[in-house]
Amino acid sequence: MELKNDLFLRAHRGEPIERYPVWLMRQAGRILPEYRAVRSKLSGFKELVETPEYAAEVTIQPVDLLDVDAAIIFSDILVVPEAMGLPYEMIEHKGPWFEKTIRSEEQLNLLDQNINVEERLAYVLEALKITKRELNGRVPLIGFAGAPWTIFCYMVEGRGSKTFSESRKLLYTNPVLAHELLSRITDVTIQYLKSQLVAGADALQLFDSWAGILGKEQYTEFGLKYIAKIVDSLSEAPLTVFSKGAIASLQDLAHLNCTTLGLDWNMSISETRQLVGESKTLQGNLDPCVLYGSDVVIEKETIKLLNSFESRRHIVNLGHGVYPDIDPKKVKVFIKTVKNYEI
Ligand code: 1CP
Repeated sequence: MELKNDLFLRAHRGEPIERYPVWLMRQAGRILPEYRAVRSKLSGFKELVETPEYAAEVTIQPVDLLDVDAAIIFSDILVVPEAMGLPYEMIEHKGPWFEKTIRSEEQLNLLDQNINVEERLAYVLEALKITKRELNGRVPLIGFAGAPWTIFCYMVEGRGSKTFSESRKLLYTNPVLAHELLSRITDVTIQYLKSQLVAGADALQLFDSWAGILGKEQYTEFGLKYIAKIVDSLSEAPLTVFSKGAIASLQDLAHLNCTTLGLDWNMSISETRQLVGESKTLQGNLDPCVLYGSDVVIEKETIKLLNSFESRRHIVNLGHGVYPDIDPKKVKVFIKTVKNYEI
């Protein structure tokens, strides 16, 4: 299927573009009343993720309603630990919760080994196939997974946390166990992302949401090492590594074998450009809180961001996911400003 709008993919590869492509992390979700309407018909978040027809429907909503240049498959990074034998629940207003956690060899040994990823995550692959068909070539489709370190955090902690201190504790008390778990997550993630490409994903993103809680040396050993293994196995695909908060590691991120780096709003576009030269596309990085501002503020801050680009290798996005109480009208102001900007 020929894509009608392939700006996003051209920007990934550093090919000529006539304007900057734009999409938002977490665009498929709670900001849209149309999403909440679908969600309210179901028992909860998991049913939505696990029912391919519904997942496809909410994936396409932001393409119809917000006019973004890419769709991201509606799923969650936590489907991977579940496929490995650690089921999760999504508790309303609280977030994810795992009954079992991995903090010892005995617990690690309870995980399922040699799993058939395509079988266990068939519902995501089916959602990708349906979405791809229903998008009918309008915009590219993004597949994703959590980076091993972030998935490790949830498997050890069993829930969200501000410090993930149980996870960081394990790096000191049992680094061998930590590496074993990270390796297993890495192997499953490589298979999973490869199957997403086969099912119809045009590009991939790795979310390392908790990268910033590790020091530089530890991120090299427990984070980047595994990300490098993943991107080396997928070097054919347009792929974004989004290591939130990993400012001290930007130089190392610049050496990864991926097309694109995602930046959060604390990272400087121009300093990162100096590090990467023209070898990478940069994605980001408007502060999500700008979207609480007036239309004038949103336009001004967005243009300031666009003016800071010294290269055409850019994909415009927020510096993290859009907050759930943002008015979709404000998102439209952001998107329109990017689309009207002449490069
Ligand atoms: O009630 C609801 O609808 C639940 C809210 C929700 C949504 C809409 C969760 C629970 N996950 C999602 C979807 C989701 N998650 C997407 C969909 C596609 C899109 O971007 O539009 C994506 C890409 C994710 C990825 C994800 N899940 C990340 C990485 C990105 C990030 O924001 O840093 C993380 C850390 C998660 C875990 C997760 N899932 C949900 C919550 C509340 C959390 C965070 C919990 C915590 O604070 O630790």
